[in-house]
Amino acid sequence: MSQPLLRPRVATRPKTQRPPLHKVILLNDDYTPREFVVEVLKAVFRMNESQALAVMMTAHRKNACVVAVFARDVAETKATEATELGKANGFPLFFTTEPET
Ligand code: TYC
Repeated sequence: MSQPLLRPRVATRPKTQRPPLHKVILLNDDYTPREFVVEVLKAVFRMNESQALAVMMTAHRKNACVVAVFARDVAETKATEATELGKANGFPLFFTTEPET
C-alpha cells in the first residue's frame, strides 16, 4: 500500500489533563473575633496582615469570601486545619471547599 501524500497540517497533540482546582471559602459567623480570623488566615494561608484583613472583612460584610484555590486535597486539608483552629479556641469559625467552575 502506498503512503498518503499529505500529512495532517495540524498536530494531534493530546491535551494535558489537569485536576480541577478547589476554592477554600471562609464563612462569616457572629461570634469569632475579627482578629482571630485574621490570625488564622495568616497562619494557614500564609497571608500578610492586609491580605488577611481584606478577606476577613469581605466575609464579614458579604457572608463569605474565597480565600484561595488549590488542588482538592490541599484545599480540604487547609479548610479542615483552619476550622479546627477555631474549634480548639471555642469559636464556630468555618471554612468550606468547592470545585472551581
Ligand atoms: N463577624 C465576626 C464578628 O463580628 C467576625 C468574622 C469575620 C467572623 C469573618 C468570621 O469569616 C468571618 N466578630
